[in-house]
Amino acid sequence: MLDLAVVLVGHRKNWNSLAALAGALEVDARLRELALHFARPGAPALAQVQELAARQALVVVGYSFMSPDLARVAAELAELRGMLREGALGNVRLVAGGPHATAAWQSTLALGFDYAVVGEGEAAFPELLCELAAGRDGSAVRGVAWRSLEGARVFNGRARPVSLADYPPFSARYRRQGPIEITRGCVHRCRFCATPFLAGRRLRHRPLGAVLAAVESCLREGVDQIRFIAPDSLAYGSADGRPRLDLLEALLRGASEMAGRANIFLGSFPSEVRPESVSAPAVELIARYCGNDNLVVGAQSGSARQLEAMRRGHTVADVRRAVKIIQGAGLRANVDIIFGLPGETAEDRELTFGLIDELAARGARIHSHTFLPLPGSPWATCPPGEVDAATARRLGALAGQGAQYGSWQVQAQQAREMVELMARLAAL
Ligand code: B12
Repeated sequence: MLDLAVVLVGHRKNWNSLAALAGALEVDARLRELALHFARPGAPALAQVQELAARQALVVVGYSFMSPDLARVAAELAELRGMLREGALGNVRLVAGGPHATAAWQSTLALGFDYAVVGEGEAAFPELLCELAAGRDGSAVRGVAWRSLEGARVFNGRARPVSLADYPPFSARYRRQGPIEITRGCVHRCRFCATPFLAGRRLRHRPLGAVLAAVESCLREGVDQIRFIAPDSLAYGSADGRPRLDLLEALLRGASEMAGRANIFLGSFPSEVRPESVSAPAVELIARYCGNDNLVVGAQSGSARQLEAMRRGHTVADVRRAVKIIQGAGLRANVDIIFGLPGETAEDRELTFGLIDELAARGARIHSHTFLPLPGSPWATCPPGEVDAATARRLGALAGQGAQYGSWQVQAQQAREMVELMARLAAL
């Protein structure tokens, strides 16, 4: 009998990560008897771990987080560690995974985790659990970094990318239905983004049959809004990033027949489309098969110089054209812009506001972000983004007109905290 309990800890914003892990645990025959629990960070997780540790031989706590949440996770982990020390819970192992653990496993172990899973968790996490349950230390598992008895930090090499055909996007048994990841990996090289580092530059698509099985699972569970996850929602099925509308149509037609057009959402939150992928026939497919009233377009800047510097791979004209097509189809365009990018000049800001004013006048809404030097991205070591007072005033005025939204203020704060803490952890 498997005397092992696993508690997966995360916020609502880590839902997809934990859902995918739970799906991988569900399909692993070796872990059929596993007692799997989910907990919110903080007090609920602490209580759950304490209770399980009293009755199971081994409890593995799996933590998922993104880099901007580093400071929060550090505080929570300190509390959990303190509790484990007091209760002398020697049978609890703390495992981190996700974007931060993958991009910065050293700082993750420095926080106090016993293990960091580096890379995709679908194969590595079940393997680690089996090793630990068998009484071994997990050091043989590829994709795992850990602290050795001598105190050294050891890394076994990244977990190999999995095939999405082999795993469900979420677990039906543990009722973790949610957005369906249709594509993993990104062929582009945007310097502010960690996705190519985390997921690779080769596009891996979930086969149509598996996507539709996931739609069915959502509907069975009463999740009636079907949303998809992909770096560029229009590139489903593509080998090189350029839309394959025949394959996209097969996906949308199938999903829409099952769930009803009003309940299918593609290219809106929590995903987006790249401007150069937008074409009249592509948007027509969305209008025909989806319930979206908007599309999220990644523009990032109105300055050609800045687009070039960030290796964005499209022009300002592509953004204008995409917004026009989207609006022409009767959809609203939500346009992502990042402020405080490395090397941003007053002229770049003017060019960006020129684009913003033009698009807002035509009914687009600006989704504003502050630059975060994300671990795993080529700009990881750049200073955190700052938004000057004049920009803040202009964003406030646009928000007042309903033409701007976004968490740029929170992100500015998070970026500073993240950079400070990373520097302290690097010194440990
Ligand atoms: C959808 C999405 C979101 C969704 C939901 C994410 C979720 N995990 O549920 C939402 C909208 C909430 C979101 C928010 C943010 N996001 Co986001 N998001 C994405 C996106 C597009 C897909 C992520 C996803 O669902 N992948 C599918 C899952 C299955 O993959 P995964 O999370 O990587 O999990 C795998 C492994 O990492 C690992 N794993 C994960 N957790 C754990 C835990 C354990 C214990 C183990 C063993 C393994 C493990 O196993 C999983 C299966 O292989 C990615 C970009 C991309 N295309 O990949 C950005 C991305 C993850 N987001 C990112 C960021 C920065 C954010 C924000 C923090 C940014 C911001 N603007 O403030 C916000 C947070 C907002 C807030 N309120 O604080 C960065 C993270 C980089 C980093 N170094 O942390 C990414 C990579 C984008 C980028 N530009 O680089 N996001």
